[in-house]
Amino acid sequence: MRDDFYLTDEQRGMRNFVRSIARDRIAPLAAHVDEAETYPAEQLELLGEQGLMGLYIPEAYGGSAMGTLSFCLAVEEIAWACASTAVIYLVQYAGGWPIVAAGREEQKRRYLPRLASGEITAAFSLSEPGAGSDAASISTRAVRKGDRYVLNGVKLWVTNGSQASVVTLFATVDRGRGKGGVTAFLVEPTFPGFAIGKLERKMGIRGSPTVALHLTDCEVPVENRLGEEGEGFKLALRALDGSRPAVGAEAVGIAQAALDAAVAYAKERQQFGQLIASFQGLQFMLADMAMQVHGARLLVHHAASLVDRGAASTALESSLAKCFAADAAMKVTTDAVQVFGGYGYTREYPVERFMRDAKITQIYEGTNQIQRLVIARELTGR
Ligand code: COS
Repeated sequence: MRDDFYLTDEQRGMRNFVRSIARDRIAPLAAHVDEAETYPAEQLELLGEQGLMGLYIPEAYGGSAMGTLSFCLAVEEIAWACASTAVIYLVQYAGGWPIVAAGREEQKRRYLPRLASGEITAAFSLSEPGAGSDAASISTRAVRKGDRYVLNGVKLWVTNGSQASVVTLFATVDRGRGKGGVTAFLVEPTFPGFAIGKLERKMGIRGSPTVALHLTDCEVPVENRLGEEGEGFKLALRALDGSRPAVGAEAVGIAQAALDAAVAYAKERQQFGQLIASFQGLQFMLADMAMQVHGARLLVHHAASLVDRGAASTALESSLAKCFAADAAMKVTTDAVQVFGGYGYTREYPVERFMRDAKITQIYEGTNQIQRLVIARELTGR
């Protein structure tokens, strides 16, 4: 597909480089990561060694400042190879970007160089048992006591939460203030009162740990508050505006892998004395899959480019991209299983994994129903 003529040479070069290391060194491990539900530490180390953890981080703090589109290009290539590795990689943006955007100089110096080198990883923690789509209703409390805040509550669905050295975590300083009470904190697992809770057993992206976090009189120094009190909700939504295209890119990577596998299989498998690729019913399926993948990729690149151009808000385009790409990935991976027939339903071939991995992209970083709500609001002004 001629889909890279509009990239800069630097972006194309980076994309090709990530493609080669992802296919050579990450893809061969993906089935094991899924089967054994094992953390892809080696793969993340490789990405760090190759200078790929800091694409969104300014050069002054050790990153390469290549921007959101470059980040999405990398995510797609990694997701093609291993969706578990890709999701851990992409939450680095959600966890780390708020520090870039709202961190004080001292906070940037403390965390960003180590995130950029891959020495440490980050997580993003907004959701709670009672606050998923309705993110503003979080109830984890933060009470200021002198030079620290004391946090109490339970956070849920924290990707990489058991591995991260810094968690960008949202709590409320005053529930009565609703969204206006939500405040961001940079929480380290060594802080007193911080504990990792239940590890979820998931359908897909099984190598990426998803945990609960328990905050029991957790002491967070005031200097670890990110931004001012009450600025957290908008910061979280702005972070999601940037990371939703990356979730779209993850979906595109999974879908492209499924399409590639389906095409290769259709050109190998014979029935009724001919290759199944010669049947029009199957050709039309493959054509539809290719349209979905290509359309999704363009929406992702468009949204990410707007983020890079400093658009005042990309809520509409980010939601369009995330929602379309996730739905496309679900459809394309389901069709890929169909192309493989009975074999596709077995663990002998990777397409069943692609289908399980694709499902989460319709759910996290805002369900696709929330994306449609954001899109509709942008259209109608409500
Ligand atoms: N960037 C910055 N600010 C934004 C914004 C954005 N993308 N979208 C909305 N805002 C602002 C609004 O302008 C409003 O500001 P004022 O109070 O000054 O007017 C404020 O944020 C509240 O916005 P809104 O009233 O739209 O909030 P709602 O609670 O009605 O809805 C949704 C917000 C549902 C869109 C939000 O809660 C959401 O995205 N939920 C899904 C959460 C999610 O993605 N969770 C997964 C995270 S991974 S753990």
